[in-house]
Amino acid sequence: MSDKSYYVTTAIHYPNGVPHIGHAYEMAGADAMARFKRLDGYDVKFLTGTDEHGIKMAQTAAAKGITPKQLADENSAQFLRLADALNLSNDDFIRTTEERHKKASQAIWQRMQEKGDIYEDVYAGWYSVRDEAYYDESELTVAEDGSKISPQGTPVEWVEEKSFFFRLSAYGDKLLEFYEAHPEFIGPKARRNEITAFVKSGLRDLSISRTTFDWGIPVPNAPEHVMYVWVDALTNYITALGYPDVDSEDFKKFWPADVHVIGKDITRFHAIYWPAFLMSADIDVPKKVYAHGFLTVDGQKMSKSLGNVIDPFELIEEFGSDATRFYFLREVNFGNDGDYSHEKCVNRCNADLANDFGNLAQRSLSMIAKNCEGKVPTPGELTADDKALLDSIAPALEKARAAIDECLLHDAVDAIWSKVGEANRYFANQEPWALKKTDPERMETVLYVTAEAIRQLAIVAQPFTPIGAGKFLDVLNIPADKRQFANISEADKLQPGAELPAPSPVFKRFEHQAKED
Ligand code: MET
Repeated sequence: MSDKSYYVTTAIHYPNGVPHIGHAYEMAGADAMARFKRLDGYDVKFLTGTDEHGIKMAQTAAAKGITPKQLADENSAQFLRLADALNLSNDDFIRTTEERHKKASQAIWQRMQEKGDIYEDVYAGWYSVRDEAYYDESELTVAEDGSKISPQGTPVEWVEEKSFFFRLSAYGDKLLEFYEAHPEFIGPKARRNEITAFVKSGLRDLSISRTTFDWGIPVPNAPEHVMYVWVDALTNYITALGYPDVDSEDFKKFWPADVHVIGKDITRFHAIYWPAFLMSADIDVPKKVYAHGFLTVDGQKMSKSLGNVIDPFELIEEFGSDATRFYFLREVNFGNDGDYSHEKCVNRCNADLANDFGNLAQRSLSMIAKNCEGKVPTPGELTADDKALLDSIAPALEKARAAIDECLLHDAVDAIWSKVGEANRYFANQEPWALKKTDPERMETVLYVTAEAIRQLAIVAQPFTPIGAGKFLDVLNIPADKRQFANISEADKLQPGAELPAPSPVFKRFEHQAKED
């Protein structure tokens, strides 16, 4: 048990359809953070799951002639399957239809009610089922056919019904003070600016229950109301820690969350509603909400009509989970929008994984197998070049650590892979194959330094390509309890003379064939 803890979550996804690559991208990002922190000695909790209530679920199920619960069961299973296919290290998978979640949602509602923040009235206004969001008239625009659309481009409908309201208007100043005191709370900065501007423009009270359908969590003591889906959805983050038992070990250890990783379209819910609900219920506010961007395919928005929707399962089938995750984390700046193309994915994975990392290991370890009796070679005195390489990995990890804390995953990957590149240049410049004849002792030193660099690099690469990095550590015979970041130190370096298993290729090469139209 560590005294350092880290709690990271993805958004929980609506199982009204099957997962797409945006979901896979978010899961991969949060997983890299979770793995990074575990390797850095933290006790980590990593949560993902599905958000199963709301009108969207009810309507989709009705259109298919099944119950919302059946729809949720079917598609939640697909999200679970995706987590598995991606080799996710999540500690829990929450479904909001679980009993534990009903208990937590009703408890937080009661706390907000006791605070005097909930009152009954009639809601008359606009609602987008697709976004499960209320919009003010002033936020809407008019589409070509004259219908109104939300700022997310989705249709809205007029709703008029009895509803409970949350006194969100009372939290505007408190939220602004909070953002001011915790500038790191919302990232990236562009999102922070949007949210601050929105709150400054004045918050209206929020309708938090519905009475015209029943697919939701019943409001305590008012069973004709179900909670607005976002009240229950956001609560998932504390349900998973045992809320309402705030004395539970998990709650004490992991709350407030270190980071909620979400898509940029749902920042408002996480950075305004959620902290306001928590403040009302006297629960600490999370430390960070980080909004990643959206993905396009070959520069175009994904859509069924364009026929360019990428199935994450097919992607993983072709590339494997390591390369799939690697491509997105390496290629896309986590806070910005990004693009997938088959060709770029092939090129990136071939260059960085198969060539730079894979070939380096294969070439150096094969030389060791052949020329050093398959044992870790014995180094002579280290030169400045040798030392420069070996001493460069700890500072790269330090850089990656800082990047992870800011959710700049691409910078973290870059810090590590720039050292993979450096190890390659070292190997090429030292030409151990030529030294074999001219200076076999020096050859051993170069092979030792290369193998030791690979050991350290594989340890720090584990958050991003866990399977491949693990295989490198296997071929170097590194025991499971020596694979933490702390083990990159001198104290755990490769022991000369230690037997090594026969090397085998770790990262595959992929091929791209231009599609014929
Ligand atoms: N289901 C929501 C969405 O996909 C996210 C809920 S996170 C508490 O937009």
